[in-house]
Amino acid sequence: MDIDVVTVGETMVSFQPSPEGPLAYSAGVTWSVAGAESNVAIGLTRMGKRARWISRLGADPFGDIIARMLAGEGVDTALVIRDPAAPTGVFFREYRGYGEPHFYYYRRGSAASRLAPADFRDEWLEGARHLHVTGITPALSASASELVLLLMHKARDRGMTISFDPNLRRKLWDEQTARATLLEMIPLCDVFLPGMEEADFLVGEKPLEECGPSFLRMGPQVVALKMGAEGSAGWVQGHTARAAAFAVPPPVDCTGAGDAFAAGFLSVFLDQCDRSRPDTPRDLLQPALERGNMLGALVTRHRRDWEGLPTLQELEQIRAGVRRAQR
Ligand code: KDG
Repeated sequence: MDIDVVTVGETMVSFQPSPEGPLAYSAGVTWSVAGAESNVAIGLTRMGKRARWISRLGADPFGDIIARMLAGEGVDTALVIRDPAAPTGVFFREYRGYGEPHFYYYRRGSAASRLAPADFRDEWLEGARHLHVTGITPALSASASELVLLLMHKARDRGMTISFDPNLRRKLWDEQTARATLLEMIPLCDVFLPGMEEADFLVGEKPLEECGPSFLRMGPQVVALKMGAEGSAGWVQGHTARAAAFAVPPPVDCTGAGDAFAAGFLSVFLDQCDRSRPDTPRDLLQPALERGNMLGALVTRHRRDWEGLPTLQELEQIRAGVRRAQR
């Protein structure tokens, strides 16, 4: 297999005031590249995995920035579609000096929102072991939603494993459609990766010990619940694991922490798991949660989405307690 993980979704150029401050009073901005699926692809690449990211980008400079940046990070972007008829989505991110940043999206009608089943090519999944999808793509448009479901079915038909992070974005769709669509996707995945808010949104508030099993009953082999400062919990049939949060100084920006967790978790899961070895997820659960927590925590030490993701070598140094300056 040439590719460990294929992922499909919207990546945007994100603008943030520089110097930092309220957007309404800022004269300058810096830009970065952000998208849940490409964040996971970058995280996996840094963990030594091969990731392919597919989307539609406008035939505009913002599309150029994204294509160049992701290719520069080692992500396979060869199958990205450039759309001359629609712009690349952008958003503005405002750091308010307290709490988490505010997001203002300009993505309606974007090139990625025009993703549709007609875009699908068998080569998207060729040579790949695993598909990762999020709940953001189906929120972009009806056609993008159909594409995600088609992709999940195609991947299953090929015997690929699938992970799904609901990544609830309330600004993008109404609650009823969001809940119904996300619940339709869960039975199609092997690894379900919700956060606490998303779990409550989908099945109502439950004690922790009931939360994982309620999702396992829908079909996935593995459920990993992200609990921020409380670490994470994981379930496979008949087995539960808990991993404490990886200790870091207070976060400066939690954006992308869930994507970093997914990359860390999947990088371990992928090392051993395939459908022909159904007993392996049990052994993988603890180390996968721990790696997920580590990446999730480290990325919160930096502003923006993925820039603070460590490489495998850095992880090993952190684990070994190496503190001396590297020069
Ligand atoms: O997970 C972080 C990303 O989701 C965010 O930076 C951009 O894809 C994005 C979104 O839709 O919010």
